[in-house]
Amino acid sequence: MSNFDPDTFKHDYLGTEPDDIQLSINNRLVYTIGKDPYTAVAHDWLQALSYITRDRLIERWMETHRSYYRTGAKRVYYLSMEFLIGRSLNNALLNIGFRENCEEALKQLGLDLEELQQLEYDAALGNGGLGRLAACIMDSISTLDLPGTGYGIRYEYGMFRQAIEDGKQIELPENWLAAGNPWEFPRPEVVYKVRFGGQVMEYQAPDGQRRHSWIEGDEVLAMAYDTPIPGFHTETVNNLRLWSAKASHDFDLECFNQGDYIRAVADKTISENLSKVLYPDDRSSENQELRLRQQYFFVSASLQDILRRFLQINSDFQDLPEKIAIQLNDTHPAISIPELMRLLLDEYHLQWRDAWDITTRTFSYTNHTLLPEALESWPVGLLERLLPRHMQIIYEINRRFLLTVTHLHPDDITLLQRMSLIEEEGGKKVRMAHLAIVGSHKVNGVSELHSNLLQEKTFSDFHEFFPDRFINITNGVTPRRWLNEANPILSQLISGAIGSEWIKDLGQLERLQPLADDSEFQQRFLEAKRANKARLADLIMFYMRVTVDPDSLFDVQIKRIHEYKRQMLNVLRIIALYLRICENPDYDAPARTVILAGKSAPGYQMAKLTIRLINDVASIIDSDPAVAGRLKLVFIPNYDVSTACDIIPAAELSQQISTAGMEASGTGNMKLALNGALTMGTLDGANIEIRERVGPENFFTFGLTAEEIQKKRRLGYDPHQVYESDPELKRIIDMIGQGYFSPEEPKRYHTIVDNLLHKGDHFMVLADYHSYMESDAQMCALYRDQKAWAKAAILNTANMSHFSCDRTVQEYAEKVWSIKPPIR
Ligand code: 26V
Repeated sequence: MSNFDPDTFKHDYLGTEPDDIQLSINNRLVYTIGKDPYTAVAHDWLQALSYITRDRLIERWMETHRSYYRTGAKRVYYLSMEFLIGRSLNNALLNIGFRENCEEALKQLGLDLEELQQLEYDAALGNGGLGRLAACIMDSISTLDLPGTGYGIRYEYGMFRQAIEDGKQIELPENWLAAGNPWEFPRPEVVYKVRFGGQVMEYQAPDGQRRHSWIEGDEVLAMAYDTPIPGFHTETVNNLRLWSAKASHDFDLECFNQGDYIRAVADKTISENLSKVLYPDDRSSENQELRLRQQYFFVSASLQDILRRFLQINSDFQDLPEKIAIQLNDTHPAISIPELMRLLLDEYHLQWRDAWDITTRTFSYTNHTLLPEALESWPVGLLERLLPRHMQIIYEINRRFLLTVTHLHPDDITLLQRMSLIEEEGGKKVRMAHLAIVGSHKVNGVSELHSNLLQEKTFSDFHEFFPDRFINITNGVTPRRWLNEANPILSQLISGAIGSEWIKDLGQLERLQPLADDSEFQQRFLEAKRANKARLADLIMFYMRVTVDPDSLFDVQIKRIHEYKRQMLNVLRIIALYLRICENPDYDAPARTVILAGKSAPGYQMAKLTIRLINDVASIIDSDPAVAGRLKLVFIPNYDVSTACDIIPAAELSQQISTAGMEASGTGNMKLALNGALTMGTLDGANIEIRERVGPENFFTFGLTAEEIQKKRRLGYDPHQVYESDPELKRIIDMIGQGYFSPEEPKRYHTIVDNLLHKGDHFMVLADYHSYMESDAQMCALYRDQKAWAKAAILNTANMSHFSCDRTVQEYAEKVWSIKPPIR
């Protein structure tokens, strides 16, 4: 420790006036980037601008952490395999109120801020909803001044880039770090050893206790990279700490000394491969040893870091649950539970009962999916080989847990089998969700319906056993990125009407309710939407060379491609509209542009085929003069956070059409409604709560309920009967099956048709088709009355306050973490 006094330290050019900014940018360009204004390319200016923005976060960041140490505040650690952050520059500029002056300074330098912003890579360290939720939660933790740190993996290759070639998805690697990442601080001094393999040694301690020690095996180093997470208009800047794998030097040296240079270097890449690439959301593929290694790698490093920090100002582990809370974002980090037990037992020599009490009071677990194929389970054999001590501890947790179950329900063997942490059939496996539930004090689902289904179906035995453990915390989205930043036009309109408090307090939006009937406000709301549609149309022209009419209805479905999300149902609807217009030129429907976007997991054949079908249908529609100017279908490639920010403000209709009971929550549904899109949706996930709040008359509801779906499944559902009884539907499916959209390969879509008609239509697409088409007709009727539509759209925006992630995080802080902002 030096005797450094923070008050004596001040960066000499942190001014925020345009002149100060210019000076800062020029300095950075020359002294950090090593370019002069004559040779600098646009990307150099972006880097310089990012550095000078970052400079203005650093003092707050340091002071935030000094205040946490000073006050000894309880902290939350958010453990997530995914953080889908997107771009950082604009977010930081707006959060510190620095954007306008930057824009001015850049203008004086002959540069355009928006153009520079576009050059920033998205930090796409996540697949979709779960990863983006983690990013929204971090934003809210900082904005609410809560002491929180995110822990995850610094993937060198995040989400792949999606290109469309001949209608097909192609995956391209995206080296987002290639040009350097100005938002991260490498911490080469913060490294931890992470062990894999080896064996467990049992020994007798001098006090007579039996102890365990995990020895030998291979070691990998985890090195920290820190990214500041600024809150909006607050001094709080929290930290996102991501781990990168480095080869362990001791290990390498041994090989060097034996003269095997090639092996040493090769082994180094094997270890460093650990943080090389994000796993795509492929819910069916199994046996992914590397993924388990990734999980333990970041969990082990994070827990070592958390305990080191705890021990700096505490000495008694009994205080751990009063000082820290650890949130598990799905079961991906659930190996934390046996890992904390191992540390407390083997390294710090606590008794089992104390260690277990501390562990369960520290952890809590969020479940994000009910789909059985997405519930993680790891083969016991794999765990025994990679993490032998953890496997022992899991067995002991299970033994003690099942004893307590037996105590309450003697003789109920099937109950024991159902609740066991070990699945016995088909090769022993550890059920990670059971481990997470047993090892946590709170378990939450992410929407009311989802939490109810968790409690009543998927984990009903656990809910009976631990009734107080289960709660609901409905997801939310940050209004900073998803309204203020993505939609400046609407944001200005709103702030002009009710002030700008809504950005931090979304409840303020309710003050827009009376304006829903105000003709002038309606007009301006429609104009804002029209301007955003024109902007999106320009982007589509620029990137895809495709013309879309900004005066047509923008009908949008944007999300990962999954059978349960039913992009297929949308395709059936689009073909129906196409046929109706072709056959009846007077068919009364608004001119419409249907926009789809989303990635398929690289190995998910049905999802890839769906993308291809969408593109095939799009080109048939495109080349048919009969529907020109009336119907257009566009698949926007490479859906990511930045693309979402371009599409969402322009959407008028939001498609949220999953099979009821299958979408845990959805968050795109919230972003779209917040931006004044009306939802066409099933009673699934958070759709139900959105509908309740915006009013059923401002929401197009269709389809079977979760309960009806279950009932239909039980009683036996026959899609063929639906097909036979609806001539239009029959015709559409036959067209797809007979190659109308793929004349050069008529059988291209056989598997799709086969799934719908002969394999039971598991996602009940046909069952909801009729109701979906009716809902579309109702929607068209409302759209014809633009004043009524504007009113409904305003009421959507006005009633979305519940879906701010600030509310979500506030609920976690109160009901799960017991944390408050520290008193500075
Ligand atoms: C599954 C897998 C399977 C193995 C390979 C890697 C991987 C990565 C992600 C996933 C899916 C995790 C579950 C998930 O993303 N759930 C979504 O969570 C959102 C936030 O709560 C919620 O809004 C969505 O409805 C839900 O699908």
